[in-house]
Amino acid sequence: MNFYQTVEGINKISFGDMIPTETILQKRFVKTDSFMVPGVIQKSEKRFTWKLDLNDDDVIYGLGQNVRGMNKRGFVYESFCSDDPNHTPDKKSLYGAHNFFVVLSDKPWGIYIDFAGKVTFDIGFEHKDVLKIEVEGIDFDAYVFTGTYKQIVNQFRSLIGQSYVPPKWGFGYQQSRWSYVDQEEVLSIADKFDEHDLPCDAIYLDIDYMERFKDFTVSEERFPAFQSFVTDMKSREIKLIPIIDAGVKIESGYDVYEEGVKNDYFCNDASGHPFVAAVWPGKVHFPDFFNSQVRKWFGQKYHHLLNMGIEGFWNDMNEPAIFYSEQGLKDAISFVNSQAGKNLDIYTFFDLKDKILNISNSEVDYKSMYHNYDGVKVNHYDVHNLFGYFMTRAAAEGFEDYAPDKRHFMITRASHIGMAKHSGIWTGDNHSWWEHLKLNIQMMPGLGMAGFLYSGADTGGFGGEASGELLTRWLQFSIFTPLLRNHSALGTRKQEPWMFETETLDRIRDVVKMRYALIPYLYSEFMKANFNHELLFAPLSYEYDDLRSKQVEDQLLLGDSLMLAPVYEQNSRGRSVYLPEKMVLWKVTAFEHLNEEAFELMEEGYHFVDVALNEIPLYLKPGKLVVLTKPENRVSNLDESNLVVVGYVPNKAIYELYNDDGLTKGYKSGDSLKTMLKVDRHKNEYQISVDTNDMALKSITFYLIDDNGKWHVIKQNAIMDESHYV
Ligand code: MIG
Repeated sequence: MNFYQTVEGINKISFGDMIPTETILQKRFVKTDSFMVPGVIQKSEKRFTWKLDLNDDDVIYGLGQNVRGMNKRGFVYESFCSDDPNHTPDKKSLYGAHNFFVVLSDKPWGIYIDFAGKVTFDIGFEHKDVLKIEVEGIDFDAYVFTGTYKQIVNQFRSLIGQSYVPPKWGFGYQQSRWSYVDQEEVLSIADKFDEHDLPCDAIYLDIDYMERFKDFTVSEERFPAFQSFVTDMKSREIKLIPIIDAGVKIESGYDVYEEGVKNDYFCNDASGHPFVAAVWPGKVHFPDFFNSQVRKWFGQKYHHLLNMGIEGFWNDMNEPAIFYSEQGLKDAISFVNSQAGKNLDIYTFFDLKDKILNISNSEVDYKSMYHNYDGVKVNHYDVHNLFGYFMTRAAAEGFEDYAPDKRHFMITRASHIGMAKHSGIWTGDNHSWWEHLKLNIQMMPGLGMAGFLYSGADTGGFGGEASGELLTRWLQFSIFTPLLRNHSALGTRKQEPWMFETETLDRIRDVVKMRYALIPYLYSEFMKANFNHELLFAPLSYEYDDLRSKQVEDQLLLGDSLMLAPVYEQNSRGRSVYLPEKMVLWKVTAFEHLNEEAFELMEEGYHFVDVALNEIPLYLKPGKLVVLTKPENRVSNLDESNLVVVGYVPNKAIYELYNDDGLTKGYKSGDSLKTMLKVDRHKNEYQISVDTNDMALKSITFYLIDDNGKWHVIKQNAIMDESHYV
C-alpha cells in the first residue's frame, strides 16, 4: 500500500498497480507516511474486502445510477455496467459504474474506488451496521474524503474535472421513439409539434435510420435525401440526433468492418481472432476502443454524419450489450439438443430454461474477450466498466477534431465516472411505471455526485404503456432535468403529447412551455454547478443539517433557489412536504398565469399540499431568486434581453445569473455573460440593483414576495449606466 495526500486533506491509498481509468485528473497528491485507514481491510489472492462501521443514523448518498432510494442504506449494489431493461428493485446494477458515495455521519466521510472492474457495495444489508466494499481485483486506488457533504462532493468533483456541457439547444424538449422509421414520419412529427404549438428542439433517429443496422450508414430507401433533409430540419431549428451502436456488423464490403479487420481494430478472442458477438445486425465485432488508434479511426467515422449537418448523437449498447456470442449460442443449442426426448423434472427443466435465458450479456462471454489497451493485452472482464467510456471518448475526440470550438450534443448509455467529462447520459430502458418516475427523482443527486450533470430519464417511460396522467406528472418533474427527452420502445403505446386527450395535450403544452420559461435559471444553475463542482439536484441534507432533512427521500433542491416536491403517484392530487425553513410555495400552472394568488407563504415543518393535475409546485427559498423569460417553441428564439425574476425576499437577495453563447467552448476560457441581481428591502420598499456585462439586456420585471405573503411587481427598465460587471 502507498499513501498520498493533497493539501486539502484528501487521502489516497494505492493498492497495487492499477489499470488506468482516466477518472482522476488532478495530480495534486504527494506521497506521505502511512495514515490510519478507516475500517478493516482484508486481502485475498484475488480480491479486497473492506469493512466500515455505520452508526444508526448514518445516511448514504451516491453510487449514481442505481435502483432504490436516495439513501442507499439497506441493499447491495454492484458496479458492473449492465444492459438490463427491467429496472426492478432487486437489480444490483444498471448501465453505469459510479463508485463514489458519501456517508452522512456526525463527521461525514466519502470514498471513491478507482477501479475498472467489478466492485460490490453492501450498504448495511448483510449486517445493518456494516458497509462492505468488495473489489474484484487487487490493483486499485481508493480516495477517502472528510468534511461536510457539500465539501466532499466538491473535493471529489474537482478531482474528476469539469463535466460535459451540451449546446444550449440541448436544454430544449426532445422527442424520441424507437423508431421514427423514415423521412416522412420524422417530418410529420416535426409538423405536429408546430401545429399543436408545442416546443421541440430535437428529434431522435433510432436504429431503423441505418441500412441494416450498420453504424454510420443511412438507409437510402427511407432517407433518400438525408443531407438536404437534415438541412431543412435545421432551418426549422430542429436537430436530428442519430444513434450509434457499439457493435459493427460483419458484412463484406462494409467499410467499417473491412477496415477494422484489416487493421486488427476489433476486440479479440483468446486465440487472437476477432471476437464474434451478436447484436441488432446479427453477428458483429466490437471495436477495441481501449486502443488509441482505434479511437482515432472510429471517432473519424462520425465525421461522415457531421458532414451531412448532424450535430449530435446517442451512443447505445456500449456496456457492451451482447445478445449472444457465437460460442455461447453453440453451447446453448447443443445443451438443448442433449435434453431432447428426456422427461424433465423441476431441476432439469429450469436448467434448460436458464441456459437460453442467460445467454445474453454473460460473464463467460465477457471473460472470453480481450483488449489491446495501448499495447497491453487485457481481459475484457477486468476492465469491463471502461468500454462505454472509451467508445464515447472516441466520439468526443472525433468531434474535437472536426470542429474544436463547437459544442456537440452527446449522450451515452454505459458509463464510468471518468466519462462525465465527455458526455451526458440517459438512464436507459425504464418503464412507464409511477415507480420509475420516483426512481428518476431519486437518481438525480447520485448522478450529479458522479459528475453527470447533463442527464435525464426517458420521460413517460421506455417500456410499457404510459397514461396521459403519468406523462403529465413525469413532465412536471423532468422539465427540471437538463436532458428532457420523451422516448418510448417499439410496440408500446405512442407517447407523443398529441396521442392523449385534448385536455392532457393542453396541460402538457403549458408544462413544456414552462420548461422553456425556466431556461435562464436552469442553464445558469447548471453551468455554476459545473464550474463550482456542486450539485444541481441535491437531497435536502446538502444545505440543511437538521435530522429531519436526512429522512426526506422524495424532495430535491434544484440549484440555489428552489426546492421541488413532485407528485409521483397515480391519481394523487396532493402530497406531504417537509420544509426545513420558511418558504413560499408557487403553484405554477402556466407562465402567463403569474399572479399573486399563485403564491403562498409556508412555515417551516410538515404540510399536506394539494396539487391539482395542472399544477407544478415550486418552493422558493428565502432570499433567493429565480430568473425566467417568456417561453418560445425553440431555445434559440428565447428572448433573454427581457427577463422575469421571481423571489421570496424577506429582507435581501442576491443572485448571479450566468449565460453565454450556448454554442462554443468559449465558456471554458471565461467567455460569459454575468448579471448580478441584488434586492434589498428597506422600510417596506424594495431597492434593486442590476450589474451586468450583457449589453443586450433590456428589462427585468421583478415579482417579489415579502414576509407577509404580499407581492410587489417592479419593472426595472433599460439597464443601468455603463453596464459593467465586476
Ligand atoms: O435494447 O435502439 O436504451 O433507448 O431505443 C434496445 C433501440 C436497444 C436500447 C436503448 C433504447 C433504444 C433501443 N436500444
